[in-house]
Amino acid sequence: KKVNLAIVGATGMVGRTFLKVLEERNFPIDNLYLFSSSRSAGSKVTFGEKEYVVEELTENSFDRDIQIALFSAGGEISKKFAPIAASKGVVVVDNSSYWRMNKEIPLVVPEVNPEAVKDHKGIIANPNCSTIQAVVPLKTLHDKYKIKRVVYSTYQAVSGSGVKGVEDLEKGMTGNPTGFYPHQISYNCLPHIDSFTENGYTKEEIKMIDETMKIFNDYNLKITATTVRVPVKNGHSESINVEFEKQFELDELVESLKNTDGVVVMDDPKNNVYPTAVDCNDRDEVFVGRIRRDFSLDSGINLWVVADNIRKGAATNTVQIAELLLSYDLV
Ligand code: 2RA
Repeated sequence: KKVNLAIVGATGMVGRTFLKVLEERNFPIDNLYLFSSSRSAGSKVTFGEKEYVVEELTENSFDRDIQIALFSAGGEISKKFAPIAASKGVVVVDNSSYWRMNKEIPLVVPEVNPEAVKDHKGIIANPNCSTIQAVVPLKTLHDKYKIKRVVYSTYQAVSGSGVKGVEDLEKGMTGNPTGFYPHQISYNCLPHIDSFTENGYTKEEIKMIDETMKIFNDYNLKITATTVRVPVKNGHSESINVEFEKQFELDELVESLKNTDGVVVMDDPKNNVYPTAVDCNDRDEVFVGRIRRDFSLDSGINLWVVADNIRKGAATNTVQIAELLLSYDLV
C-alpha cells in the first residue's frame, strides 16, 4: 500500500535526513510533498529518480490527499500547522518538542512503546534525541530488573543545534567562533543545552526526565540529568547510571542488552572496544559499552550509550513511527 507523504522543514538537517532514510528503507510513497519556510521555498530536492520543488508552507498546504506528514521545523510551526494538518485527516509525526508532553499525544520510540501509536488523535510526537537513545537499552533493563533511579550525564554533539551549531564549532576551531553558543564551544564543554528554567535545570534536562517517565508510563521513576554540549560534530554520548529494585547477574544483563532490538553492544575494554560518536555516525542503532556494576549501590549499573542524534535521535525514529502507522493499518 503506497501513501502520499509530506515533509515540513524539508531543507533542514533533519528534513534532508528524513528523505535519505525514507529512500534507504524503501518507504512506500505514492506522492511526495515538500514544504519549508518562504526562505527555502523554490529550492529543488531529488528523491529517487524525481526532482521536487520545495513549496512554502501555508494553511492550505494540506488541502490535498496526504496521509502522513513528518514535521521538523521547530515548535512554533508544529504548534500552528500540526493541528491544521490533523484536522484534514493527515497523521502528523512531529519531531519538535511542542506536543511531546501533551496528555493526548503519544510519545513513541518504536522499540520501546510501539502500541502507543494506536492512541493517536492525529499527532504523534517524536521524543528528544537524547531521550530516544537512552530508553532503547533502558526498556529491556526496566522490564527485567525494575528501574528505581536513573542519573543521566550527556555529551551532546553540535549537530543537535543544526547547521548553526556545526558552524560555530568548525569556525571556532580556526579561531573564528560565530558566537552562536553563549561560550566558545571549540576545545570546550558547555553545561547548557536549550534554556535555563527557574529551578536551575535546562529545558534539555527536564525533557530527558519528563519524556523518560512518559515513554515508560512510570511516574515513580527517580530521574536526574545533566546535559552538556561538547565539541563533537555529530553523535550524542551518554553516561547512564541506573539503580534497580531487583538484583542482577552482570553476564545475564549484558546478554539481555545484546538481544535488544536496535541495540549493539560494543564492550571489550581490554581491547579498547567501546562506542564513540565517530564510530556510530550515520547508523540507526544505539551502541552500548562500558557496562559495569555500580559497587556503591545494592543493585546498580553504569552504561555508556552512543547514537547518531540526527538519525536514530530524530529522522529514523520518526520514519519508524510512520512505518508503524502502516503496519498497524492506521493510515
Ligand atoms: C540538542 N537535543 O541536542 C537537542 C535538540 N536536538 O540540541
